[in-house]
Amino acid sequence: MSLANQFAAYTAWRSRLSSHIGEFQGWLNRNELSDAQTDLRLTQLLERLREDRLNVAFVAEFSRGKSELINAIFFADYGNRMLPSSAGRTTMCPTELLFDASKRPCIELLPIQTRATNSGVIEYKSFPEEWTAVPLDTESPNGMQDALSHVSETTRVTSEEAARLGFEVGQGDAELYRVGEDGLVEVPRWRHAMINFPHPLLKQGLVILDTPGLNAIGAEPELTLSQLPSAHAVLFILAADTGVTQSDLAIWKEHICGGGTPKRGRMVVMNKIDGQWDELKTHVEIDAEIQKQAASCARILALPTSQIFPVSAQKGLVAKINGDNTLLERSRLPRLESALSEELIPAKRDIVCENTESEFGDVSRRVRGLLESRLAGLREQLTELTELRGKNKGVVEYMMGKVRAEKDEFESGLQRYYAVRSVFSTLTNNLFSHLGLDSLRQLTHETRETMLDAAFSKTLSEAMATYFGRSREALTRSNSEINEILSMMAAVYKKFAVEHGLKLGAPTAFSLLRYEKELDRLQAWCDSHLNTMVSLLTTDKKHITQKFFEEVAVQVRRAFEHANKDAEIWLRAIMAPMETQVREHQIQLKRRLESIKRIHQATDTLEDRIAELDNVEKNLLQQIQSLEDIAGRVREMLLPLDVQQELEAA
Ligand SMILES: Nc1nc2c(ncn2[C@@H]2O[C@H](COP(=O)(O)OP(=O)(O)OP(=O)(O)O)[C@@H](O)[C@H]2O)c(=O)[nH]1
Ligand SMILES: [Mg+2]
Repeated sequence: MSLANQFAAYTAWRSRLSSHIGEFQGWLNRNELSDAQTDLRLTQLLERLREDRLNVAFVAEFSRGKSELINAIFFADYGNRMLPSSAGRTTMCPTELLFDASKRPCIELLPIQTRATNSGVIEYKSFPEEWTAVPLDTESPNGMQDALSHVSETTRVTSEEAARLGFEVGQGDAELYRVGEDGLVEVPRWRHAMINFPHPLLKQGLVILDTPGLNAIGAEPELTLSQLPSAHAVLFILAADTGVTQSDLAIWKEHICGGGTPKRGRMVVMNKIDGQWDELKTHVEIDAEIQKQAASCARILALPTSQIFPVSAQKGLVAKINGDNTLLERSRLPRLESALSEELIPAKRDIVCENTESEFGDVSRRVRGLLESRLAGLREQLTELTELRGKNKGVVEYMMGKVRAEKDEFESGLQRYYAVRSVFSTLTNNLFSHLGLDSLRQLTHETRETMLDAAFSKTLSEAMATYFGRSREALTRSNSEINEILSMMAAVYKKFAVEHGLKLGAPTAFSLLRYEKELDRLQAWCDSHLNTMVSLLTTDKKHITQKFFEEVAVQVRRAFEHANKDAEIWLRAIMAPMETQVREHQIQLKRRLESIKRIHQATDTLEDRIAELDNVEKNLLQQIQSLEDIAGRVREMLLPLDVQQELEAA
């Protein structure tokens, strides 16, 4: 299936999933089974599904054909070359293509001068006034091309300015940024571009990232640290005529398979195979030649040959524009596209399923638990009343006393519940004193001060090491608080289950392991960079290291923010079922006592009361059935794709 088709199928699936979840939310509200928190969780889940994005990044040294490949895969329908693609360096800044319906089609450009500040591009995204916006006339291919050509713009600055902006200026031919006759250096004019464009795939949430070559990627740690690792697919492009050069290899190691094994969704494209299309050779000979080249690339990158995709982006684009199927086949572009959609979409679907499953699963289990405990309470009440049939007033009185005693006992048990809540909030406070952003802010501040005062490279590295050491310690301490909360809650759950028959199961476990891993990753990156940075730079070392630290600190803060959010959700998830069940149990005991009282006082006849409860039971069973039906429809959507297709076929 082509990328466009598979993407459309994925989008359709996602919107069906959303509508089933919406139905579930409505049903809960109509049946008064929801509360503010459940409603909020479902609303957030739906929002996340709506905003779900799929990121594809194109990474390579300059002139390998990234922009041409993007044109060929996504923009051939516009009958022209949309992104500028030409010999030499063309795309001067990282360029994101996406669609945000709240904005008019336009291209937004962040001036290169912003690099002198300590803020990353992501931070700048919240300040539209910092960007230069150029409207896009989507009706006119020429107008579009003109607007898009801004990504190739350069500007000339003094060499001091260039150094301040992070460009390594040199004299030799090997240097990318050279001082010209007039003493000025030509550098990119923009730091980042965002193209807001109503393309059908972009409208469905696809985000494409085109990057310039090594020097530019390396200058924006945000790209290496967060955008590329979190992209759902990264296409690494080589050119058949150049093979794997040193700088190709550097990009591969540094930005794509950092940490050793490449992740899912990382693909290698060997572009420009049309260079081999020698008229004096047979197709078989040409194919063998291409195969040989692919094998050699695979060997250098330590990958199986099957993971290298030879294509001709340029011929693919021409073929699509001219509707030439033979040429399209020969460009091998369709093979790359179907491999890309196979890599991309199922992986994306898995992530969405996993997130939905954990949120939705938790909510639906809680509702089910609530209904079941209602049913159990009701049945107990029914048995009690049935047993009263034909019994005298004395027995009724005895029963009443029994239920009253049970109620009193539960209420005194509640003292323990209140005590648990108070211990729980103390432990929670302890947890956030380690995990909270305040202490991280303090640590960042101290590190920044130390670095400013540092006179030696050694002090700079030590400050970084301390920073990571203390961040990790904060996570370790948080983990031990989490374990304490967990074991306390497990004990309490058990007590309430044994003594009062509450159906609580075991509390959900939680750990911060993934954030510890994230710190490991960031520190490994820092270690490898700090050394080169400290040894290479002679001038302005402090400023550069400072800037570098700020970028890392942003990533660490982001990890902590996520960890905090996860911890909060977990704390609610572990306390809420207990709260609901205790409240529910209290109500039931009150009802049981009430109904025996009424029979005792002859306000109700026993048979009327039993009939009434029978009815309530029937309604409850019906509710459980509807819950199963509605939640089942959501769960069905979350099954693996092949299982789901089988079910649909049956
Ligand atoms: N023969 C041939 N040339 C190609 C192919 N794809 C791209 N090119 C050419 O290679 C040159 C560079 O292509 P771009 O698309 O600008 O490459 P890029 O990777 O985006 O380069 P930068 O933007 O500079 O980083 C252009 O002259 C393209 O016409 C291909 O499949 N075959
Ligand atoms: Mg380009």
